[in-house]
Amino acid sequence: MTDTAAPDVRTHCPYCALQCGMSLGGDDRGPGGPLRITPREDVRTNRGGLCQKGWTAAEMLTVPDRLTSPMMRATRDAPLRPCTWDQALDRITSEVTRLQGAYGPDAIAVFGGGGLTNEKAYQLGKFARVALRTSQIDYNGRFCMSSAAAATGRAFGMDRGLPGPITDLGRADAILLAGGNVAETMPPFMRHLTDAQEAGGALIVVDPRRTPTARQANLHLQPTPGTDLALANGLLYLAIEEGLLDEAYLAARTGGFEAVRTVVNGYWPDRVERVTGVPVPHMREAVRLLARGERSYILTGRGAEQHARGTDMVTAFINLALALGLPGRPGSGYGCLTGQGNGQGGREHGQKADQLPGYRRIDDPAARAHVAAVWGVHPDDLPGVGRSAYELLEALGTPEGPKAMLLFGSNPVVSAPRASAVEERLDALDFLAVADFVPSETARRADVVLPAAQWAEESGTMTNLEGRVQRRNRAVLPPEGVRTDLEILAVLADRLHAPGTWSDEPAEVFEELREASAGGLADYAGISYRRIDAEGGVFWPCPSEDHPGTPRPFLERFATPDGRARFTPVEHSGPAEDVDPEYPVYLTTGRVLAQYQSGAQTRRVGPLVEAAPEAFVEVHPDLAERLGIADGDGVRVASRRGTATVRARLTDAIRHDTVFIPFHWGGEARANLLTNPALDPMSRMPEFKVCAVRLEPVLPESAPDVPIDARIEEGASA
Ligand SMILES: Nc1nc2c(c(=O)[nH]1)N[C@H]1C(S)=C(S)[C@@H](COP(=O)(O)OP(=O)(O)OC[C@H]3O[C@@H](n4cnc5c(=O)[nH]c(N)nc54)[C@H](O)[C@@H]3O)O[C@H]1N2
Ligand SMILES: Nc1nc2c(c(=O)[nH]1)N[C@H]1C(S)=C(S)[C@@H](COP(=O)(O)OP(=O)(O)OC[C@H]3O[C@@H](n4cnc5c(=O)[nH]c(N)nc54)[C@H](O)[C@@H]3O)O[C@H]1N2
Ligand code: SF4
Ligand SMILES: [Mo]
Repeated sequence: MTDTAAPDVRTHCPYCALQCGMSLGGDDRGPGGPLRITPREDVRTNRGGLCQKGWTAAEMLTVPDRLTSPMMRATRDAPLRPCTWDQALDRITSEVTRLQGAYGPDAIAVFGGGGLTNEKAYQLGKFARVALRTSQIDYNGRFCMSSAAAATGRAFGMDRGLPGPITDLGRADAILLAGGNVAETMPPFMRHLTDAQEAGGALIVVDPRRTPTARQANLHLQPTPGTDLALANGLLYLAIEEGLLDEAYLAARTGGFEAVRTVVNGYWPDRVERVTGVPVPHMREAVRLLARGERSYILTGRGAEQHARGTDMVTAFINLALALGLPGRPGSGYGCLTGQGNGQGGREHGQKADQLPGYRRIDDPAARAHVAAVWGVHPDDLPGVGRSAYELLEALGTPEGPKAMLLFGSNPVVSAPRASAVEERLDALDFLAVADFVPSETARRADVVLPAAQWAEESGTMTNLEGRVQRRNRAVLPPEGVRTDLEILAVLADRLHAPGTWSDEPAEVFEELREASAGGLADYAGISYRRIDAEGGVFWPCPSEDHPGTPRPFLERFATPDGRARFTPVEHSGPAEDVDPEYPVYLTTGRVLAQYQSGAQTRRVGPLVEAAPEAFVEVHPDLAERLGIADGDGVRVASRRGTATVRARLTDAIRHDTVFIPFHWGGEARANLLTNPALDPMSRMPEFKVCAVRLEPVLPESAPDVPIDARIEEGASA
């Protein structure tokens, strides 16, 4: 498949949804050989730019503790030891057979990830439904895009991250970005925002912290975490008061505005200032900027979405966008910033508990019939809706819950809310198998660990944050002993005597995915590898080979039954857990530039560890003074779920009432020891972005004189 003397391979970054284009070259492109990364100018999302994670991505291929052999433990208490592939696969097959024999098909859970290629995400969903016949599958995208997906589905009838090519942003008159810190989470994205600003457009950032992104903004609104819904309703109140609504658009293209008008009547400016902390003149300015031109955007990131009312929070922003007449017009609209490398495609092809490929619903009889026919099974043999990610993790090893789990592409010990409870559930399982490149915190708790091929060692497709399907191309062979996820799934399906065909060739799996998605919302039927190469990617929906693809959906009509966008009235109710005398400070969580997600990958890359070596808590100096905390002190941060120990970083860029901890580190420094698993009723998104905590300095006499992170590494491998 690979010619190591071949010219540079054109592919994309392994990490985030911007999927920056890069070429991989080098004189010795054998397994483990050095790879030279060159950013691609022809890919318009990054236009020759990369962030530090992209530049250093090749180091992940050769990290010292890269998994190159399957590992297995004899009993739950025994250590993991290298074994053969046959032993590992035999063990998985026998555990699955034994547990399903005793408890039925739902005894086995599957957990996937938004970093998997479309082919792998599709195959994993099919594997769960056809080879395991389990309903118990969900994935980490539930923690990521689910609120925006639910809200856009409700309003527009379809969820596709951005409303058009990213380059459209550069011509915007105004962009309001709520809860996104793209200067750190997708640095080359900033180029499109500054393009707009250089052409006279305004950037408005809504964030409780004055982030690098907020510093770049023309206007920064700095609300208390969890109050975005009140803010958006307040902005709509002002838009109505100032006569800025697009009445013709409301009449022609939307339904349900009157109910929203009634509700936002209760969001007069002074009240909203009291709730959010955002001064009225700032709100007024924001609305005027947004309404002054034809081409404006309202974008949300995780800050506005990861809430127990996340779907309604996003809905409030969509209502504002609709009232101003933005969605469904070229060069304007509402968009959400998809996060993971294949966060968009990963939510379309069946990893979600309620979903079949092509963004179909698993409880829709027509969808079941279509997909069952492609899979060569009877529709009645497909399971129904399963549990959402956190509910699934919470049920593991309980009398009603799954007894075993197979996990591909996530590290929930670090990334799931209320992580200590998740660890307990994982340990209560009869059997856990994890496929990964590295011994992540979750893999270390498994009974069987399978070494998987990564990024530059495999091919497939990824759908970026624009909805553009692109190719990932293999540049090197995986190390000896390592297999691709598709190979693993194919051989397991075979051992489990699954009906249907189970190719391990990405191109063949993609052909099947095209068929399975045909006629669905996310229709890939007209997309081929050849077209992706020839056209620089293809935007879905693309129902046939002669269809050009759909860079800007909704220009003619929305994907709702009547073609109109739907308003839904929503009311502010505050965070699921508010501050009180015992836990008087808001905690919010998020990301830093040099680390990615649970850190399983980036905490192993030298330059990234140097740039961001350990977890910290951002504290305003006034709050720190009240609590007797100095910059650099060890701090114990406690919530009703647990306690984390991190180092204090004093900064006046954060509100007085709020502290911030990035979630990239394991052990005692885990932000998710603290977070609240209160779930959104529609999206089942946990409330990662706000809970109540208390801070106290770790007394110098009790503080060990090793760096906080060193203690964590010892603890984790003990
Ligand atoms: N460096 C880096 N880049 C990444 C990732 C990574 O881990 N590291 N992960 C990728 C993934 S999967 C994702 S989902 C994206 C996420 O990308 P972003 O959404 O940009 O990232 P976050 O840091 O989670 O949250 C953004 C901001 O929300 C703010 N915030 C917190 N609470 C609130 C609130 O209540 N309201 C508002 N309006 N803002 C709030 C935080 O202060 C933070 O600055 O990044 C992707 N890119
Ligand atoms: N407190 C707090 N918690 C959060 C968030 C937050 O903002 N605050 N954000 C949430 C969000 S938006 C997200 S997306 C999640 C992400 O959290 P996780 O799901 O834990 O994400 P990763 O760290 O990317 O984990 C991916 C794991 O799978 C491995 N892996 C990557 N690609 C592949 C592959 O192709 N095949 C296989 N077999 N393995 C692979 C990696 O090495 C890594 O161990 O975290 C969520 N958790
Ligand atoms: S912005 Fe995202 S895709 Fe681009 S180089 Fe950085 S991590 Fe990779
Ligand atoms: Mo994410």
